[in-house]
Amino acid sequence: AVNMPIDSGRVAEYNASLAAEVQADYEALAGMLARRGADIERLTALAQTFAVAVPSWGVGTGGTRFARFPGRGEPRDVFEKMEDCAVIHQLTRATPTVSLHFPWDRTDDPAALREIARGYGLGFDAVNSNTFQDQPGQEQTYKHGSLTAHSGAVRAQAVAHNIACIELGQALGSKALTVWVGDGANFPGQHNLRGALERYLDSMRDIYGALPADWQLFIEHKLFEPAFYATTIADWGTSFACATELGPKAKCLVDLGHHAPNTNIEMIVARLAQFGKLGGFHFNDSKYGDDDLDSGSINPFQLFLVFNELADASQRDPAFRPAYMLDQSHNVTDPIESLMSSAIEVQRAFVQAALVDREALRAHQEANDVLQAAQTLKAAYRTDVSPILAMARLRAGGAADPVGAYRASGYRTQAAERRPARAGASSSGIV
Ligand code: PSV
Ligand code: MN
Ligand code: MN
Repeated sequence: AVNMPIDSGRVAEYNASLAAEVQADYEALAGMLARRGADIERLTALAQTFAVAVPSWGVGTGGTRFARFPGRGEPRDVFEKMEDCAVIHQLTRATPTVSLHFPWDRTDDPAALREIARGYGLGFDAVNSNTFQDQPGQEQTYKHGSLTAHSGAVRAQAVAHNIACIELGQALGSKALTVWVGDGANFPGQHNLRGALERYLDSMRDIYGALPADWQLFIEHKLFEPAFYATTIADWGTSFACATELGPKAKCLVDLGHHAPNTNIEMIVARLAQFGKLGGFHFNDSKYGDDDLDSGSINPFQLFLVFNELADASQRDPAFRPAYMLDQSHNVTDPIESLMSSAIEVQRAFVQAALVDREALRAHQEANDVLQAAQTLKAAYRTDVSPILAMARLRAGGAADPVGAYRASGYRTQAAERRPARAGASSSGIV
């Protein structure tokens, strides 16, 4: 039996109090969709197939460059993080895997961690390496870069860390390594732009060479920060070129927050999918930069348009399966509530995209009926699919209203008692 951190009797009770409402909304939506020729049961079954990984670092309070205000009952180690991740999956039924970050989630006993996760019904998605911070006791500093550093000793240390991440990931049952490097220059002239990328590729070739046969390597690009003039892997073009250079196991990872404002991210998604290099996502939302806000909180239409491209790609190739992960940071909300909301928003975009009448869309495009083509997308986007999402959760044993059920459970208060604050406790090591 799966170990549920929140008493399932209480969740069932809360669900029962909402049952009549959920059923009525579901039937109303079923009727509306039937008139449009869509079968709600097909959509609910599809919603139940949706899964997105939770970032282990998301269950703690992040912070900004200016301050960090710790939350109550924050997990103090990776085992407590797993418990919070289990709550998110218990209530949403949409987050069966966790994406770990090393060395933040370091453990000497991966077998025990794997067992704990299994007990909660959780598995592991891509593991993430970290060469953007120095760790206590580390021999070489990353102050002047890691995989791109001039110093061979620094590069060797960064490569060895990535290989250690692969080994840990293997012990945990992961199948991918995500590499994000903050390496770059703050000033013109600081780097030979081409030389830095050559060193990056040399380092990545060594990491690629250590991948098990059934693993993938995800390259995560980011426009700027911490480097403010020239980030080595700043854009999808560089990421695509490097993934191509490295080989078939290397693919690109799109973090929605890692682009210039107004970038057409859905088009990047379409391009990467077309050329077989779309490895996965870090979903989040932003207004200005890498804001790491909850998915769908600022620009839900963009999220829908991304999923519209993903729906098109999977119609062309049913085997197409990029990795879905969240990547967000919380300063003013309860991380469990924010992560549940994000998982639901991403799932919402997934279901809305499945509502797009693709045949009609194609016909409007071919007839150059611009207005109707745009309206076809809008008709899907405007549909409130919340009753489908609630029903999908209920049928999978989750909560009709995850945030409501979570608050009613008192989980956070109990966690605060079990996990007294201690100096230095932090989700990410960014204190
Ligand atoms: C970098 O901004 C990033 O998006 C990468 O995914 C890192 O691994 C993560 O944030 C760390 O917080
Ligand atoms: Mn990211
Ligand atoms: Mn980021």
